[in-house]
Amino acid sequence: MQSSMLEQFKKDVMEGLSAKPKRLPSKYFYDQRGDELFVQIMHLPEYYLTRAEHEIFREQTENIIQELGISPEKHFELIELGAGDGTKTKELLAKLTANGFSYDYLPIDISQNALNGLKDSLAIELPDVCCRPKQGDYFEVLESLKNGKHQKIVLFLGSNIGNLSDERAADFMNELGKTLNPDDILFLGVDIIKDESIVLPAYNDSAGVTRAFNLNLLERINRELDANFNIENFEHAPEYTVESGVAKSFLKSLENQSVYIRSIDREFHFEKGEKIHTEVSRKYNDEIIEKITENAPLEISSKLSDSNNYFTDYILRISNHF
Ligand code: AVJ
Repeated sequence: MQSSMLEQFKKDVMEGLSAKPKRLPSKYFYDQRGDELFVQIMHLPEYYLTRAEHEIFREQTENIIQELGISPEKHFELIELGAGDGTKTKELLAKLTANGFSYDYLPIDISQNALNGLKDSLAIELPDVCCRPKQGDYFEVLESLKNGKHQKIVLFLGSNIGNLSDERAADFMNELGKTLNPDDILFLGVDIIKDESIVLPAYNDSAGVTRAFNLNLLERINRELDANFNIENFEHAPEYTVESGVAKSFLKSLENQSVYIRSIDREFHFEKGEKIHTEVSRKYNDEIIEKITENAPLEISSKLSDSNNYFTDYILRISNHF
């Protein structure tokens, strides 16, 4: 890890564990171990999100292309924010290429490692796709692409936006709106509000992978900040109600205990039953999408859902009354 990132990690842990109630940012889930666990999560029977969105990309590829309103005559840039392994996107890339569309695929990710893996797999599976990976912060990269002359279609899939509070999601939409031109499109994949009996098991799987994913945050603090969390003294505790539409993950202290973090020379006390809030996974409907885009120059143009109506991909266009 870069030293500036390590300093930020220390600061965020210090602030989060000093706050009442305690919290830790979910972005720190994704170290090498966390990445591996998230790949396992995507294959869990309870984790319907990835399967539902993959179904849309597999079964409605022609429909997606039609709703995007693109044609083979006009070159475009397909930009993906946080591309991961690109499994769903590859369904679309294959169809676009087979139908003679002219485009470049630009996956953006903070992890150069993830981008290298994606580029290598594309070179084998879809050698005709022009893949131009961009490593870095989403907005820095989008800003650098702003003056390009081609239409941009920005993919933000997997309900990744759900990790943001509505307020921060609205900021995200405003920022995104500023970097897009009138012709550009946002293709946004989100998990839909549905019953607790379906959502909660997705964050509390019977194999315990999500539990390990959540606890890995404490193990990462042990590894990278030289702390002495006893993992067995914490429990994975997810919550969700259909009324809020927000799934939250917590780590609950099973004892009265103190933990020392050497690299910041601080001790933190945990009461028995005290919780650290580690993640929000917001679920959506049209109203909430409208709310988070109300101050941004983006409006819903169409949407595609899977056969269970678990997941929706929204197509948002730049609105001219801004
Ligand atoms: C990658 C943010 C979409 O919130 O569903 C999966 C992460 N956390 N299981 C989600 C996650 C626990 C995931 N996102």
